Amino acid sequence: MRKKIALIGGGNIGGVLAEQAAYRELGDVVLFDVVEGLPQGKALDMAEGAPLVGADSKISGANSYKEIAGADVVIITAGLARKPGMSRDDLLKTNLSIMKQVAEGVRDNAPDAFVIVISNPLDAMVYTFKEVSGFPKSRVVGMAGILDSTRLRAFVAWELDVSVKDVTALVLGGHGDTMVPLVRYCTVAGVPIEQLISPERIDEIVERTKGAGGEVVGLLKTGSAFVSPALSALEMAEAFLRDKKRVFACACLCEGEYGIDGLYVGVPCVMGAGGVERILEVELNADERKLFDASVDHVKELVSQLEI
Ligand code: A3D
Repeated sequence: MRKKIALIGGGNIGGVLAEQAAYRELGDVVLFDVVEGLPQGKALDMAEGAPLVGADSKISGANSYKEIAGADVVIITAGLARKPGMSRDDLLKTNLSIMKQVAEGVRDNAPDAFVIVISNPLDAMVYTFKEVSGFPKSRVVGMAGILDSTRLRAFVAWELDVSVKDVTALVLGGHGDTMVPLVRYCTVAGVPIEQLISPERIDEIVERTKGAGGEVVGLLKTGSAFVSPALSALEMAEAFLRDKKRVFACACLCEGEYGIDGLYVGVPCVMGAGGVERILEVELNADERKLFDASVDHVKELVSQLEI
């Protein structure tokens, strides 16, 4: 029997998620949105294209949570996206009330699902989902570090004209301006980039990574990045569905790890059939620790504004 993947939010990211999840045959896909016709129309178009890629996964659209019953994986993108001049934190109030509704709908209809949250401000929204749903921490995770790391990988590969496949990177902390790209842990086939790129260029690449989401928003003007976020979340979904034990930076609930008590923050974790199976504690030097702590403080401040 095929796995079932429910996507809550049928906008830009939801559309790419549906297309890629179905065409890669990760499972049957249900695309849910509050707008009538939108998820059904997108699903029909994709389903009609499936013969061209030889994919047998079913794709359907829905406006009722009943349709997500039995989902193995739920990926949430419901909520507003940024426009130029907005920070992710500006979305807090609106997306909080949306996330509360979504968490209730998922809790009541897909109680055993592994849940990946993408809606912004990410660290606060994944915390909200966990609080409202009461799901175990291993089954509630936020997608952010993997995207931030992917962007850093792209910039390094372009700089050195090497394959993106050979660049690994790790970006920790909250998903916002305070994120912490760990230069020491960024390598090309195991070679630290500090041996390959000048310190000045590395600083520029780090700054570009931190502002990468905003760079896309500034160009698009009508919304935010949607292809790379969708592909990042699918890496996570696939790691769970295929028990890959992948290692990614994700927003995980830290309870003691890195000295953090009860907050979702971007940290490296092992992802497999058990969801977030464990958090890896990497060594941070004094400078990295200072930046990481500042990022954690920012997440704490954001979460303190939540009225759940
Ligand atoms: P968009 O294309 O606007 O899609 C959002 C969808 O959510 C729309 O189709 C809405 O109709 C739908 N929606 C609104 N309210 C509800 C509700 N109560 N229940 C179900 N669906 C609802 O946005 P998008 O797909 O570009 O982005 C979605 C979210 O992801 C935004 O909050 C972005 O800020 C966020 N985002 C996060 C990242 C990360 O790396 C964490 C990256 C890019 C975007």
